[in-house]
Amino acid sequence: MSEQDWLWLGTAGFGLGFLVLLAFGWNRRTRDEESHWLIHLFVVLTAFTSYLVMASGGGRLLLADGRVLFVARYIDWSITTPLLLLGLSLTALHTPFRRWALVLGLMATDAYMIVTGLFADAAPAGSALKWTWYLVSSGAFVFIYLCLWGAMRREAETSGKLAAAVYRRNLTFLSLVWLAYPLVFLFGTEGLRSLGEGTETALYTLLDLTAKVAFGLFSLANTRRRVSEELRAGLVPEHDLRPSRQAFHEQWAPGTGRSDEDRR
Ligand code: RET
Repeated sequence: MSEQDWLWLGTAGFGLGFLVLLAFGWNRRTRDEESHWLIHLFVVLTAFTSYLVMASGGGRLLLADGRVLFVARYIDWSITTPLLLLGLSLTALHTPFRRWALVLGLMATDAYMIVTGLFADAAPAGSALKWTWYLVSSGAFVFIYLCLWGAMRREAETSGKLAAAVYRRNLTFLSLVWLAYPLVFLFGTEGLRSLGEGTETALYTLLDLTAKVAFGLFSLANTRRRVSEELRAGLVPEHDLRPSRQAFHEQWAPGTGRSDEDRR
């Protein structure tokens, strides 16, 4: 299969994946299910757009030394990877406001990793500058893993057994798939050149489909299972999607620790 064929395959895969995810989460029951569903839908839609642009011949930048840089890939990753981390953080925290600085910090570090990865790709082949940017980007990558396996995992454990189990499963899946990206870069056309251009595009396409479509379905299925158990145990209100006074409009009476609603 040619490089272009792989890009078209990616486009079709993301288009189909979007429809499957759309149907899979349609009957959402709680806010948790809805937020995960919307995040994964947007991630897959972004990838579909980027693959369609690349497959139809766009999304490339011609560098001064004649090399072609797939800039669409980096625009896609800079939008989708922070969103995937937001989704993962939500499985640990339920609400990002509990540790908002940690969540924002993770997303910003991730964006930094992608931008410096782009600098590594654009730097002259075989130059020291290329490997400097590669190391800088990898430093951000390691920091993300430390946060996810450290502080964020402890938060998931604080949230309860169910949340911790879902978080651990999603984190293991994500960590294994993401690890392959710097390796493809290292052995690919911009690195040690053990992989040809076609193989590199094929690998990135398969990785992207796994990291977005397969992970999205896996993560949504895990959230569904958790929500079913929470509903059965009465831990979340039955109609969690309906805005309620308690959830959104509650006014706390200063000093009493009670809401207006309670006092009435
Ligand atoms: C680069 C090269 C520089 C070093 C590192 C990289 C990491 C990239 C990663 C990309 C993940 C992309 C995903 C996309 C789709 O969902 C930029 C390849 C560390 C981790 C998950």
